[in-house]
Amino acid sequence: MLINNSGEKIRIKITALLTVICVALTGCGPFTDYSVADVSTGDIGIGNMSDDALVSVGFSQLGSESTWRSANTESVKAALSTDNGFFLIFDNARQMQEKQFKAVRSFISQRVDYIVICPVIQEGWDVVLAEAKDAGIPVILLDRNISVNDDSMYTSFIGEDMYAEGASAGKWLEEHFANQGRSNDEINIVVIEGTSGSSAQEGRAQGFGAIAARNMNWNMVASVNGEFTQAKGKETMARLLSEFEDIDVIVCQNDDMAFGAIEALNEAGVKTGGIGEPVLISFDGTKKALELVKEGVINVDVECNPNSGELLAQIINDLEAGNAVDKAYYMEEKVFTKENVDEYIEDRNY
Ligand code: GZL
Repeated sequence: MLINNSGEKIRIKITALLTVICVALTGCGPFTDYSVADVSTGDIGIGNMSDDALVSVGFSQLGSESTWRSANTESVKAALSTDNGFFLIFDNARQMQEKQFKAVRSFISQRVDYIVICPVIQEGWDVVLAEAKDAGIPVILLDRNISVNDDSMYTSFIGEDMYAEGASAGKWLEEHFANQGRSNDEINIVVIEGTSGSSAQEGRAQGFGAIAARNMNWNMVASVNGEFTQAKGKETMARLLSEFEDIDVIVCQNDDMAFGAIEALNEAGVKTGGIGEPVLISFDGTKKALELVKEGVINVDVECNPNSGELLAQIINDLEAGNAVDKAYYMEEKVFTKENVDEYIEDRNY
């Protein structure tokens, strides 16, 4: 709401106001979507918080490395829209923590009402979160978690239980081999991991590792980094195939790396999923992956739900209303196999 010279309250469309600001400050036209200043060009958008009716949110998204990440970004943008009462300033950090720090400091200087962060890795957040706390701006962690000495540095965490996801994969594998009468066979397992030091990589590795530790016949022969990307997944799988003859299980910590691994396996003439073929395990539960589960190429896919935008909006609205919120919220997640995938595949929105 703005006040004109004669003291009258005027409300002008935010688009027009933004256009004036943009042209005045940058000589360029308005944002493509005025409710989301997409600053992936590297400079942080100049928000317009003068419309007090809107809750301004600076969102540092870690990157656009995977199908899952794109779905997570879309979920937040859809929920934190102007129509829903938000002004969203979005930054894509391209998996670089330094860019996330820069974005958070820009949000602080723009005096946003809230800061939302998908932290690319767990370590290193104490200093910049202390700056946000000093500025009196609540921080909400989305998707991935952080390691900090003082958890008052953030208000709430909304995400997934990565340890449970890893353990679910391990428990499925135990049952799979029991059903095949292979509970005592020597089993060689390779793991293509996501971004080293991320809560997703560590949680899934620890959860699966706990199950592997109780199966003395399971040999964890290699864990290598695939950065959660399809390209790196392909490159890594090709290297593992050249180094190891007898791989019984391939664990990919997300679907995009599994897609890359399947490319490398196909090029090597190796099929997965069937009797006498390597078991392929993946995480995320994207529609493309569920189709591969249905085909029997991926044996099991542990869901990691990216659709956290609505819950994020609800929590911010609760905070705006002065309501207490929980320290952590976990998304509901399933385990997809050939037996149940048909129930879910058609409704998949990512
Ligand atoms: C998990 C998320 C991971 C996904 C990947 O919550 O952080 O990052 O599993 C994504 O697809 O890249």
